[in-house]
Amino acid sequence: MAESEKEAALPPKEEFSDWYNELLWMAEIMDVRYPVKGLYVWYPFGFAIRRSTYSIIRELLDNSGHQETLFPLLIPENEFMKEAEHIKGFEDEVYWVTHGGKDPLDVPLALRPTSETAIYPMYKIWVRSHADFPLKLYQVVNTFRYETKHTRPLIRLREITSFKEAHTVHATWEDAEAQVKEAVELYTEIYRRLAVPILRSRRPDWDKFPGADYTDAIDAMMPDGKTLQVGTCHHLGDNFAKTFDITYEDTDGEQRYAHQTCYGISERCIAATLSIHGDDKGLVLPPEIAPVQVVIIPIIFKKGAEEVLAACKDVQARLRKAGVRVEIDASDLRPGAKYYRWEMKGVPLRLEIGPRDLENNVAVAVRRDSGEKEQIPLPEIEAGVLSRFEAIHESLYEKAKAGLESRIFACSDLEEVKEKIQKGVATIPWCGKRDCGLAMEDKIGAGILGIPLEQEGNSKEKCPICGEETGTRVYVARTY
Ligand code: 5CA
Ligand code: ZN
Repeated sequence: MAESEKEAALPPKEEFSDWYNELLWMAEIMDVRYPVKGLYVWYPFGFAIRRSTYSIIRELLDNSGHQETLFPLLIPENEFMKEAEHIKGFEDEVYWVTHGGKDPLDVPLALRPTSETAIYPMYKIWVRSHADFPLKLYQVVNTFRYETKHTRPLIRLREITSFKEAHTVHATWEDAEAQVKEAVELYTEIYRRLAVPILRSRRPDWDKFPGADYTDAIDAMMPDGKTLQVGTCHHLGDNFAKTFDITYEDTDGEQRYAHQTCYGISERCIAATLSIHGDDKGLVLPPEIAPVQVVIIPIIFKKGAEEVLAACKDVQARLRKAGVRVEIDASDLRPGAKYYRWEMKGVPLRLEIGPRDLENNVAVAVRRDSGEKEQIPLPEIEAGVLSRFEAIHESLYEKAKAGLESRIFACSDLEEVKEKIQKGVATIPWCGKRDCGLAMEDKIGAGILGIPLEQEGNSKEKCPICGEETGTRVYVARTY
């Protein structure tokens, strides 16, 4: 694409939807011109962000006893159709492969919308005894869902390209419950590494995963105040074990049904990270996932140009040795045009080095997140850069956390909820009865997001529908 095509300014972030679409294009994250609805193409720059993001996810899973695996994309119809609730939840979203060449297939094959029905027939064979537990596997794959809601890059896809799904097996219901807790903590930690603060809640029963006993979910708040479900952890009880006949021999020699969990994250984690931190100038990336972490801009005048360039190269070599992803922009563009370009790409730190800086033996460091300008002595450039990365990460997180907290509104009646969810998330007492929950959703015109996983449940308040006393508040939000 021509440079000039991308010179146009980004819409202000306040116009979030336009800003988001333009950002993905101008910062070269995703190309939306692929000729199938809901399918998008990763630009190499976007893919580099994906790679570093998923290496955080892999690291945290690997370090907590998970093993990576890979199952087939195609699921035979007879396996897919075994679990009644699961079918009900997914049947309208499945793509079917019905032919091999010109021949109709004996058994139609589903493109996995998620992999329970691919993995669990194998778990039936693999799981033998209590000594096999916990079994904790995960894969990072593409999945296909024929979504009928408005599709959006990184947010609602028909081919989810980066579906991380974990599937665990345990002896008891309680062991599986503990695993769901571990998963929620893991996801919280993943988002902490992305500097993204999150809400954690238990989904109401009518919104749980098809086939699960319950679903705990992680939501991020987007700039427009709507929430995005960026991870879910499901307690599957022994529902799938009964369907797929996954049993184990217990210590007393008895055959028992296993208990299972599954939890998933998709490229929505990248959508949230880019949306929450970005600004009117483009991306703002946490250093850990930035494809370019430092850009060095030589400030060149006729006199002393060679020395400046040599110093820039020396700084680049030293930073590379320290593990920093660093580029020099020695192109012919004016400094202003260079700043624009690298700011759009979210490079966390810009180093400017000119003749006067060399005289003082310093580089001028400019932070992408705050615009702050400071001098770093050249002899300490490695430590100076690395400590600023930490500071940038922390202040991105703190700023996002303050933004989230300022948009959670404790409400006392449904009219107030209706008003506040235009800006963020509302909380309101709920007695826990299904009918009251559904009536509330109906009156508000938005859904109950969930019951916060941790809250002070001691205040006696009243359910706005039936008037019953309750110590529980729920989140209500407009959602993506
Ligand atoms: N088998 C379970 C756990 S892996 C499962 O499929 N859960 S899920 O349906 O809730 O999906 C897991 C996560 O994937 C969701 O929480 C959401 O963050 C993300 N996700 C779901 N559908 C899409 C979609 N169409 N596009 C992008 N991300 C999606
Ligand atoms: Zn009630």
